[in-house]
Parts: sequence; structure tokens; C-alpha cells
Amino acid sequence: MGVLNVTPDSFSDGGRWLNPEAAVAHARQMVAHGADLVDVGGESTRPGARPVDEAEELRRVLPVLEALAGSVRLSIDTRKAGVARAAVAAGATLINDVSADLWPVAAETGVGWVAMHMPADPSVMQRHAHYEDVVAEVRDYLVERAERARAAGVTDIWIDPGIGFGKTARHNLLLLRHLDQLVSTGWPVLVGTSRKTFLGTLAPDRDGSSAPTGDRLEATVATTAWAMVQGARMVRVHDVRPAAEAAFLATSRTDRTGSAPAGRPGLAGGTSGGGVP
Ligand code: PMM
Repeated sequence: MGVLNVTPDSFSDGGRWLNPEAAVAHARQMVAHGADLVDVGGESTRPGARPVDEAEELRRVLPVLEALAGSVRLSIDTRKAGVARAAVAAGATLINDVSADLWPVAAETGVGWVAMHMPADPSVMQRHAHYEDVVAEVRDYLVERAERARAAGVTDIWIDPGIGFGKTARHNLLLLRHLDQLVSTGWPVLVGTSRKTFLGTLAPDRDGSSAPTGDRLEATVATTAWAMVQGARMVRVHDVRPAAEAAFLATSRTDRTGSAPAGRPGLAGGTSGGGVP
């Protein structure tokens, strides 16, 4: 899943893709580099971010969705039912729901749904980073949401631990370390570590300061590969090409069916098949 934030204030790419033409070109490049779908978002959810109103969010995302619909598989990253509905009408087939509240919209529109764990609104969520057992609490919350969605008739359901959302670096690491506890629920797992703050803190610059967002690629690729090895079925990343390469290598070695994945997405030579022995 390639990230396309059409926002002025997202923590790592805010402002870069506000121009719809630049956004569309970037989306197409992510697909060429191996993204199976592009996640379009019009509201930043970084810690402390200010909410945007629905009209503004729609003004940001709709031109991009409309331009890409039909040629690229699209998800809409939103917390608003109205935005989700309009995005589906414009061609999105997956609702990436960081509030984990929008399954009725997925049921009503017949599209897929991602339930992500976030303990409180982004403006205050870091104050809610308190857990007795973060892995069990996140897992039980997501399973309960997924079961509700299934009961409502949603068939394509994903769960996501919400790395960085109301969690300390330790919580994020525990969730990654014990990702198998989410995978073993049987619900397909999506994980997003890309460029997140805890990576900058854990893999600091040489002078010991937190690595800036542009300097977190290696840590992103490492955690992405780890997530895939643990059984995550989708990863949400900004830098698609290295992540697709890492995902290819990780799943080639751990594919549980015993057969290799179809080939190296978006890389020179295309789908050569086979995989790494
Ligand atoms: N992270 C961000 C936004 N949306 N959606 C899902 N499902 N999982 C995530 O981890 C996630 C998300 C924050 O990152 P961004 O501001 O770079 O998009």
C-alpha cells in the first residue's frame, strides 16, 4: 500500500502532493514501483494534528481519486463517513479507517475496510498511551471491531495495530515483536511503520539526535520486512520500491504455502517468478 497524503501538514510528506497533477503522477510511480494499491488521505493524523472539515477533505482527495479510478486500486484514509462514501463513489474500493468506526459505511457500499487501533483522537492520543498489556488490548479491540464488521456484512476486513497512534516507542516495538498474536487471529494484518517517529528515536543520527523523517528509510525497510516475515499481509509505506523489494525477499523465504510469490513487483525485468530459494 503506497501512501499518498494530499495534505499540507502530514508529518513526512505534508505539502508535497497538494497539487493534484503531482499527486496523480506520484501515485502512478508508486504502482510502477510495486504498490498494489494507493492510499489517498486528505487529513493528517499526526500527533496533535488539527482536524479538517469534510468539504476541505473532499476538495483535496476527490480530484486525485477521480483521476486514478479505474487504473489504480484505491483506498481512502479517512475518519469521516461522508468522505468515505464520496471516495467509494469516486472509485475507492477500501476504506482505511484509523478510527475503526466506519464499518457500517463499508457494509452499505460493499467495499473493504481496515480497522486501525487508535486509543483517542490524534489531538490528544499520546496522552492515552497507557496499557497493561498493549498487545492483548490492541488485539482484542481489533478482533471485536472485525467481528462487528463481519456481522454487518463486510467481507474484506483488515486489522492494523496503529503503530505510533497513542503508543510509546516501547509499545510500538512490543506490537511488532508480537505481531504473530495479531496474525494468529486469522484476520489479515496491515502494518504501517513508514518513517514514523519511533524509528528516528531508535535509529538516531550519529550525533544521537532523532533521525529526521527523510532519514528513516533503512529502519522503515527493516521493520517492513520484519512485519512481512511475521505474517503481515500488507504494509503501508511512502517509499514503495525498497519496501516492495524487502517484502518480496521476506515472503519468498517464508511463504507458508510453500510456493514462491508471483514475482518481483515493479522491478526491472518484471514478473520473472521463482523467488529466492
Ligand atoms: N499511519 C498513518 C496514517 N494512516 N493508516 C493505517 N491503516 N495504518 C497506519 O499505520 C497509518 C494509517 C500516519 O502516517 P502518514 O501521516 O505518513 O500517512
